[in-house]
Amino acid sequence: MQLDELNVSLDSVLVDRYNQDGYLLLDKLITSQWLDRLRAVAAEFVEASRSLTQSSKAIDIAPGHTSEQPKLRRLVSPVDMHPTFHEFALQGPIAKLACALLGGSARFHHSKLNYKWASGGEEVKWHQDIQFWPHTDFSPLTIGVYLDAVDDEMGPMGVIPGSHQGQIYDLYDDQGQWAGAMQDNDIEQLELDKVVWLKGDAGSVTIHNACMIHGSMPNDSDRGRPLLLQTYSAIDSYPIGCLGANSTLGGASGTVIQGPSEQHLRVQGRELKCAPDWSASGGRAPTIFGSQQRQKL
Ligand SMILES: O=C(O)CCC(=O)C(=O)O
Repeated sequence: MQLDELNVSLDSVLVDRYNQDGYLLLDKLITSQWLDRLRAVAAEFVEASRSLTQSSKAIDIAPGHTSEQPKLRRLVSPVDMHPTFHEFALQGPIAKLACALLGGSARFHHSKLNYKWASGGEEVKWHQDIQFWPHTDFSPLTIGVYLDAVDDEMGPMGVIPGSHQGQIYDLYDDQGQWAGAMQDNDIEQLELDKVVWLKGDAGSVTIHNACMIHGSMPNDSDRGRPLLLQTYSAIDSYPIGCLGANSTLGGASGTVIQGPSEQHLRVQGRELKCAPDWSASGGRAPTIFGSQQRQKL
């Protein structure tokens, strides 16, 4: 499948490889036009972060952040913060890539921009994503775009091929507190010699399934590592409200890309076509009487 505005075509071999290994690394996939636009917008937020003395809802700053040396750790929902990020994730090349991997259409879940600042940008400990935002199936995947080239020193993302088909781990600590990371005794059992570090030039793309075990080392280089991440699921996969971050997402979450939203859901192998989503109607939903009498809201 030739994807507009990408430097590559995505054929069924790559899709099969993704399904088998649970990840892909696609070198220099994003065109320089898109990269220039994304970098320019990202730079605006780094500038904006200079005036912060503590993290805000939208911008997470790392310890040691100052106005002279800003350390923006994460933009929480870039698609809600700038039309360029919105276009990129919902109509642009990454949206099309998600559709190609998820059967022709996709449901957008969320996006974020992770920075790892030069000389010590934090590690991301081994974890899986699905516990952070559980869905009705395991289709969710995250597509990452390196806005700058990333090498070994810079804390590239590491994945364990095939681990997406294995155990789903407990990400609480031994005191029962949410840690967002695997426990040491589980990590000891991992085949860490099989880790693949996803490095690449600017515009390279990482894709990993939500059950993939992954993480990244601190950034020991003198260069920052901006990684723009966007998550999608299959069109008939839904985030489960009241669990994890699902209830705190931005306005674009749930947007269907390249497909009809027909309220299809599959649970335990049984398909159901659910009632419409009335959440946009100001809290009003018809009663069964109103629906059966075909009364308008
Ligand atoms: O930034 C990275 O290297 C990994 C990001 C990640 O795994 C996450 O934010 O869940």
